[in-house]
Amino acid sequence: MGGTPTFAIPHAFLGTRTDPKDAKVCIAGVPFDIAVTNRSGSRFGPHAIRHASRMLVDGDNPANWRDPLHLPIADVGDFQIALGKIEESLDLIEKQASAYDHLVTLGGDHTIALPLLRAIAKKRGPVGLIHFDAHLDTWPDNFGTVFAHGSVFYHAITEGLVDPKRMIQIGIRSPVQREIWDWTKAQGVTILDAESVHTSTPAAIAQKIRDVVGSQPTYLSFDIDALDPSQAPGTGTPEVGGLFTWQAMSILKKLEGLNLIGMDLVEVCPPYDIAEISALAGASLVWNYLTLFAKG
Ligand SMILES: [Mn+2]
Repeated sequence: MGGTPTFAIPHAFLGTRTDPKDAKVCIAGVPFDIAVTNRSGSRFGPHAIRHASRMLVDGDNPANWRDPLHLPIADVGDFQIALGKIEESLDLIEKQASAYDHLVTLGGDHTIALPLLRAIAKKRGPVGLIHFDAHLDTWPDNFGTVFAHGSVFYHAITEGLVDPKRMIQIGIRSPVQREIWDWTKAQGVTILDAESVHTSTPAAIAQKIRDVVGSQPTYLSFDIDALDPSQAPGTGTPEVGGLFTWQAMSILKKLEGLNLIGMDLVEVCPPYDIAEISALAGASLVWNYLTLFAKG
């Protein structure tokens, strides 16, 4: 008896179908990486994450004995972008995202979260935000570029796409100007630095997240650089002292029952990856998110 081994299944996330009909959650790649401040290359992220995801197709998640493929899910392919044009690409991403009720996107640099949140806010108003990252990403601009991967949540807050009082950032540790930190706190954002994750427990961090976001609609934005470079070397702006993959996965598993309405997994930068470590971490985090909704 033969069969299709994991490494040979179709090149979609978890090898799933591409037709979005009746899918509860749709997956899309967004190969946009021209608004970064350091290394580029996350345009190759969607491809690498899909490739790595094929390790996850041969069983249930033992945390809850569920398989995201039973949701069901569909991988609708990559969004179109306007090559070399930031704002035109953001408009295109928003337009394409608005066609889906529950979308999980594979980045791409973090800038893509802005049009994704614009699409959501047009339907639902301001949402809560769970934001894993090494960086606040609340600079008003990056070296004069207004829409870039380090300014995404400045704009999300000032455009009223998220409710900053229902926004929590986890894993923060990069160098930052004091006024940027103070501005972020003054908006009402809760900041948990990486050390506070290390000196706490996943259960306590998950409870803190629940306390901040409550029961209203909440979006999850996961920058892979929230993880330590030993856990995710393939990223554009690495910062040491970050989360271990197990910590992030353990926190994520404990978010069952929250009103989660979408997710992005951004900043996986395959040219700097080693042995697919970062792509597999990204795929596994998305897999854990999806199993929160799957049936047993
Ligand atoms: Mn980021």
